[in-house]
Amino acid sequence: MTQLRVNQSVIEIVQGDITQQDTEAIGNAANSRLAGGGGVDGAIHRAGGPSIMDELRAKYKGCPTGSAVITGGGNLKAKYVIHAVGPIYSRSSKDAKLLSSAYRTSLELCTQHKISSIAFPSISTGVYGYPVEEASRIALDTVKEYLKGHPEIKLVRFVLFDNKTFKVYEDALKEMELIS
Ligand code: AR6
Repeated sequence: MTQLRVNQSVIEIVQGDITQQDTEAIGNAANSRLAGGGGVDGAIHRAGGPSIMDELRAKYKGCPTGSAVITGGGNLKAKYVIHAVGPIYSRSSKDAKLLSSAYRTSLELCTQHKISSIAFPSISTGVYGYPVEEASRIALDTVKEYLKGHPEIKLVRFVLFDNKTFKVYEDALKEMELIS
């Protein structure tokens, strides 16, 4: 585990399974139809049970790329799931803005719902093909900037599934520590 303190808040990175996290909310890497899928999205719906999809269908008609919506956590330990839609990597300059916006909108939902701890997966770096080196810096920078102005969020944990992705996030966090 590696941590970076931002004022009174903490950014933490761990290797593990996001469905097992005990943070108040967990983030999901969803698609804009909110239709469920493979990867972390499939794992969250399997572990959380059908109430999550029922709520998505009842409340939302999809979600634009770069934004996020919130549901309850069903059978998960987390009380909420924040379904964020990252970009499909396209090598365009819009990719970074959309990825950053997916994380920022998720954090804004935390503020609105008085959620003080959230665990995120590495959005867009699976089937959506975003290179992890670049995506990890965007993710960590976006969270750090948000936490600077939002002390109500105490903990943001990145939960990386595989060791390679974990190491890349670890390096990015260390790099950030050196320049902060
Ligand atoms: N816990 C934490 N991270 C996980 C888990 C888990 N249980 N399972 C996978 N990952 P991806 P994307 C990691 O493909 O690129 C879905 O079909 C995985 O190793 O899940 O944003 C959606 O419905 C990778 O590092 O998300 C969308 O259609 C990271 O989570 C599409 O995939 C993200 O990989 C979204 O693609």
